[in-house]
Amino acid sequence: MGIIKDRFKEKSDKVGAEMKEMLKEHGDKKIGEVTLAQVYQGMRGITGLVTETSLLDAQEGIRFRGYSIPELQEKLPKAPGGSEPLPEGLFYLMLVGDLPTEDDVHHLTSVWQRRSHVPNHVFATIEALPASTHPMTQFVVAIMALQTESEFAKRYAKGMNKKDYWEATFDDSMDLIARLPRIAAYIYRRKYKNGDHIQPNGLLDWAGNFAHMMGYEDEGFKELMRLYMTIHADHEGGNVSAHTTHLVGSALSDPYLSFAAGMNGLAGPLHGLANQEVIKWIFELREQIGTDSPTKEQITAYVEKTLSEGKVVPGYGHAVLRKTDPRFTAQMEFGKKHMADDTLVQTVWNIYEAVPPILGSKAKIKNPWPNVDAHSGALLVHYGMVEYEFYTVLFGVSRALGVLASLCWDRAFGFPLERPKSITNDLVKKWLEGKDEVWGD
Ligand code: HAX
Repeated sequence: MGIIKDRFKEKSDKVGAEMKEMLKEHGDKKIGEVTLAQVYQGMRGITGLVTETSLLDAQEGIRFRGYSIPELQEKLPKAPGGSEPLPEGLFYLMLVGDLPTEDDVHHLTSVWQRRSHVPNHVFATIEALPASTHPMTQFVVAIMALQTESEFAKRYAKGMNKKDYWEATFDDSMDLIARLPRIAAYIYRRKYKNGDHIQPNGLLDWAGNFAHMMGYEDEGFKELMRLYMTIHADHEGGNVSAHTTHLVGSALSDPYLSFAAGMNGLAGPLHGLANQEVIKWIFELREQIGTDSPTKEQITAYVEKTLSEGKVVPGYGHAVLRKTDPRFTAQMEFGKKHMADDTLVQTVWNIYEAVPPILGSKAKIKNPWPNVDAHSGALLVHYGMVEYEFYTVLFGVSRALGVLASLCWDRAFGFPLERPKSITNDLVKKWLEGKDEVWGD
């Protein structure tokens, strides 16, 4: 077995045994209560999943295995001359549970380089789609085409022992993560650069090579990709892309099928597609007002107009967070360091001043603060990536790190098929009338 696989096995055996012991002793203990509103309104706040890789606090934001984003920026290994963390390091941390050494990160970079070959039929499948197809659709179709390579599916068909599920999941996850930048870059160059594709550079790190294959050689853009791939990787288990990957994986669908399902969720405008919606919204604002530098008053009027048309202000609000998303702050810091005089970036900062008081004045909106998607597009536009329909694919490549590390843990723990209970309105009415109805099974 490889070094990382061995370490994962050692760790997951230990944690898995502790978990079994804990459940044996405390399995009957109650964890919280469920209200009718929670059942009807998106299951907010119902604890129903175990996800080891990261934990979200409403006030403080995300911590990956206990580490905040600024801590990761300090502690994770960097590219030579760089100051942003290498996403390989975050993946190691999420998967193994310990901070990686420089050697661990170099090892992962070379493993992913070695495993990055994408079979020709995947490119042919992408080519079969009309070029006008949304990049997220192309991305999901390509992942599905790549499913022919699944070790999990092949081994399951031959009769795999339950004890080996984690290993086949691990192998598929490593292959998939290694190959995603190549696929995403192919879609980008096909759709926006006349199919003028760029071969991978075997000397670069995972995110740096991704930037290179998309055609961005600026070191600033490579640093942005390292930061971007790190901060978008995981947001505990309940968000749509993570939960969907976990749910579909619970049917023992292989990692390709599970991840593709998660990506279909990421493609929704209330989730990952919000990053394209933000820039689209700002471009429309600029066009309608007739200036590239709208004042705060003009922004305020535009926000009111958006709300009066029954639309959401993209990039603002969150199902869990109740403060400015630290992923927004990390990007703002990057902007201040690399492009403080960029007018689009300044507009994002002006929107940050204008929007929270307006949304905060609407009683129903629980969080008026910006989320990760409010900032990312402006940084990409600065380096010339203006094709905003592609942005969610970048998010998706990053999200693979978190959800696939979690999928390895799901199979190592032997988590069962996920199957919560649903009810009908009629049953609820009878229950409220005091009729002693059985909820069913
Ligand atoms: N603009 C306008 N209205 C908003 C709003 C916003 N930014 N955020 C919340 N609301 C509204 C909701 O639409 C909801 O209205 P209705 O009762 O009429 O349906 C009401 O306020 C209550 O919503 P909430 O409880 O505060 O928030 P939810 O947990 O239901 O939804 C969302 C969280 C992120 C979906 C929501 O804030 C939203 O739609 N934001 C804009 C889209 C966005 O930025 N999505 C990305 C989120 C982060 C992420 O997943 N990135 O990938």
